[in-house]
Amino acid sequence: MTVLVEKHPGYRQLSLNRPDRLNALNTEMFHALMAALAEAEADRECRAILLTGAGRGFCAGQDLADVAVKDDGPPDLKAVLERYNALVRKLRSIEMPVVCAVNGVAAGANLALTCDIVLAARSASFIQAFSRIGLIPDCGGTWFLPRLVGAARARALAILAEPLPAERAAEWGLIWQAVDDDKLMEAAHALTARLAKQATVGIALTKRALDAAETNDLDAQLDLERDLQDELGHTPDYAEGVRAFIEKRPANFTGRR
Ligand code: T3D
Repeated sequence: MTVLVEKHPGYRQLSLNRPDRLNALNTEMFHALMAALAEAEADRECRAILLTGAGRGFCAGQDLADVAVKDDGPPDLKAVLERYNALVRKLRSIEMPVVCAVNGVAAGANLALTCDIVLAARSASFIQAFSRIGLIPDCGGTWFLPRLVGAARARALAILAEPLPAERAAEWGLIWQAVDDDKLMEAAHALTARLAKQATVGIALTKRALDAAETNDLDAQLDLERDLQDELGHTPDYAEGVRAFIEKRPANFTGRR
């Protein structure tokens, strides 16, 4: 099993599982991950996802053994990238929060940056490994990096391919938090369980609005906010949220439309 799925109340943990290869991605893992995400989406009880890696690494990017240049010519990187693009689009648009617990080295690293909230073990590091093998950052790397850390840092990370320790990644805004190694999974589970009880549709539309803001001008974004807010105003979770506030009690959200 290249992806392990654990069901928890309200959420699922998906663990990349090729630890002897630092969870390098191959075709089988891609299909397993896409299937696990589709199953999570189809499960009405599942309202959040926790993504992590088995073993000492989070992910070492593409399995390079599968894309080596052979005697009969170069590999079909276009086909490989089509798969990655589908994965990035799915993680960005999936209608629930995705927490990433980076348990060790993330080389390539952009799969992690695709997720909504990224926690990392203090000993973990982020490496835009691509320039070491003559490639550009993919999986949205050239889009995420400058937006998260600014142009100067993005360029240096992409061109130098030096490891960025988790703590500095948090200081730079690449990720949400660095956590002591032995507390990482406890913190990631607590956060994901908390998110699984929030107003899921509101979170889904927040994701959509923030992504749209990357290309919208203010007018378009104001219109989008109006429309999404109108949609949310019709959800049971909005009714419950306001009722709970007025009644001075915790809200009991269902995550339903
Ligand atoms: O998230 C995304 O962005 C996904 C995007 C993917 C697209 C990409 O193409 S990313 C670029 C491809 N990835 C790389 O270039 C990283 C290659 N790996 C490394 O540079 C190093 O392994 C690390 C810096 C990640 C870790 O170094 P270290 O010393 O801790 O471990 P190691 O000894 O190098 O690796 C352990 C084993 O995993 C080793 O196998 P062995 O010798 O014990 O049999 C190594 O060959 C294997 N491994 C690591 N990375 C890959 C890999 N095998 C295949 N493909 C790999 N990418």
